[in-house]
Amino acid sequence: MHIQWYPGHMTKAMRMMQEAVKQVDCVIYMLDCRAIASCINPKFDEMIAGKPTLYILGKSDLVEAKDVKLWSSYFASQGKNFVIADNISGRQRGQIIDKLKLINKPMLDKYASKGANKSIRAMVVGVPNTGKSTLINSLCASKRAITGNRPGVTRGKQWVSLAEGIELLDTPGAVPPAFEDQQKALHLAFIGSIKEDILHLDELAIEIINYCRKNNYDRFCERYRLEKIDEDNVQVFDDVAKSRGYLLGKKGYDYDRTAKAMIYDFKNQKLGKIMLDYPENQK
Ligand SMILES: Nc1nc2c(ncn2[C@@H]2O[C@H](COP(=O)(O)OP(=O)(O)OP(=O)(O)O)[C@@H](O)[C@H]2O)c(=O)[nH]1
Ligand SMILES: [Mg+2]
Repeated sequence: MHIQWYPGHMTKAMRMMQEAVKQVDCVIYMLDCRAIASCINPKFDEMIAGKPTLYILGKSDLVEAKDVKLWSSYFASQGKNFVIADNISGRQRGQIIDKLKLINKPMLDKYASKGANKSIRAMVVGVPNTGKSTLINSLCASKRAITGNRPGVTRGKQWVSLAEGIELLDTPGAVPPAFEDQQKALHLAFIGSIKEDILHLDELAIEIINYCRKNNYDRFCERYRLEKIDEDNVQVFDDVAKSRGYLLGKKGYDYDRTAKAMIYDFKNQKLGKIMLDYPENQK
């Protein structure tokens, strides 16, 4: 399966961000812990060059703590500012605000020396569905930004102010215009950052079977009441469909429904926690 998805609204969104970045003091870069390397968009990196940046390793509740640790060591070794966060709980609110103040300290000190009080303007960027709007809501402790578990929920730009003198700009998610590394595109599809309509669901499900055969074997068998994951992927489809009772009259099994069930289960932790990307030289 070759994944290519760059709808018109992303071109528009990138243009808007390129303008907006000139007016902000810093950037909050949202990453999904399950696929951190795949969430890095080189176009964002170019756009934010030179701006103080705080990386949020978000959705940390969806991965094993030991796996996130590998990434925190990696980010620390690169001298990057980051917070590991579960933005639904919002538990890291204080930590995120402190880090924002820290990365903006030179600018804040400059204003303070002139007796002026300056607010921090931060633009939140990230590929779709990483939790940008959820982060903003958790920081302002109310549902100001619209969220949803599918890519492309935020369309326009939206400023939200916090009592701490911080202004946050929500932006629409954007992926790179072309995926040179299709493995990364696949990982983005797995975490719901690519619109499902453009994906071949059966091929995506086969990738899930392959992943589970290597990483979540027992959980897969348990979920679909199988004794083993067969070597032959078509047989696995049959086994899952049979166990679920997904039949198409007398014509055999309903593969579409079977694929959708596996994709849903994979994305919603029913097949266990998943970790799709590791830092270089790990694992
Ligand atoms: N488990 C978990 N889910 C999260 C977390 N943060 C966000 N979500 C969920 O992820 C989905 C996407 O969240 P949004 O905040 O809409 O994502 P976004 O980055 O603004 O998406 P776009 O506007 O489409 O680019 C929603 O269903 C959120 O509830 C988190 O820390 N943990
Ligand atoms: Mg959003």
